[in-house]
Amino acid sequence: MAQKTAFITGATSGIGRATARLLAKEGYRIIACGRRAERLKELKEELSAVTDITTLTFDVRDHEAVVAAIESLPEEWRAIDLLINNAGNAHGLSSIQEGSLEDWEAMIDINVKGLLYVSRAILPGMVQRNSGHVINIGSIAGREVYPNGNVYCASKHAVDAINSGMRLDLNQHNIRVSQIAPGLVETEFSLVRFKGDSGRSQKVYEGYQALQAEDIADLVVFIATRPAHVNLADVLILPSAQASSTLVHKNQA
Ligand code: NDP
Ligand code: 8X3
Repeated sequence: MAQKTAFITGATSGIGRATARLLAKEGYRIIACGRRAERLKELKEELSAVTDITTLTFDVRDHEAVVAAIESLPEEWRAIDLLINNAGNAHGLSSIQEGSLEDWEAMIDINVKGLLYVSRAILPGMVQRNSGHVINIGSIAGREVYPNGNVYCASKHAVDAINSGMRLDLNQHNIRVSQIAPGLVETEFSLVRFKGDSGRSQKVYEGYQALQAEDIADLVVFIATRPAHVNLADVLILPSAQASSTLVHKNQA
């Protein structure tokens, strides 16, 4: 079977980086993306021993940069089989009346518009080849709204709607569209949400076993490697200790 090419946004950390590592192990060629060039360089050095890898450094918020980066791919990297729309973060955790406009704009621009910019640049090629698979990383926050999560939850509800819309529009083009909606995953997510406050971010994962980035990567690989007639369209994945956005069974210390 021909080697497949995966394009992964947010590959410098957490879920995206674990996914790049696992897909590489599975024999995929990797296009790893993110803003932190040094981390992409390290990942390239690490995975070069395993597979072909190329990297693209751009901010998903910058439409021109997204298009320029994707157009800069050499011919042999242009046939993208698998797009993992993963780049995203929460910025802040505040009531709606106190939230920061800057945080709101970051979440809408990255989690929603960035995902759209990347998809818009890659999907025409999949349509032309009548083949492809998109895996969108949504969240439990795209199914439930929790206190102070307002705009992050809205951004992930938007991802949920875009995921469904993509599946409808791409149906006739033989392109599978899948969403993974994780609960709590121990990555740099909370460090970003709490603006580098490591004490506060560590607390999010204390007293229970959170999901690890590798658990989500496992699921990505499982979804991507199902036979062509099978689409795992939408998967909610939670730590066993988590029942909902607001109910996590923690050990009483
Ligand atoms: P991390 O903070 O560890 O990783 C986020 C990734 O997104 C980084 O690689 C970062 O790269 C990239 N990214 C962020 N902003 C931008 C930007 N403006 N342009 C390009 N890339 C960007 O968090 P996770 O791995 O946990 O998050 C990955 C996805 O999973 C997100 O969409 C998140 O919403 C979702 N998710 C996470 C959960 C969790 O509990 N951790 C649960 C449910 C969903 P760089 O900074 O180098 O640009
Ligand atoms: C991340 C899950 O519940 O921490 O999307 O916001 S949550």
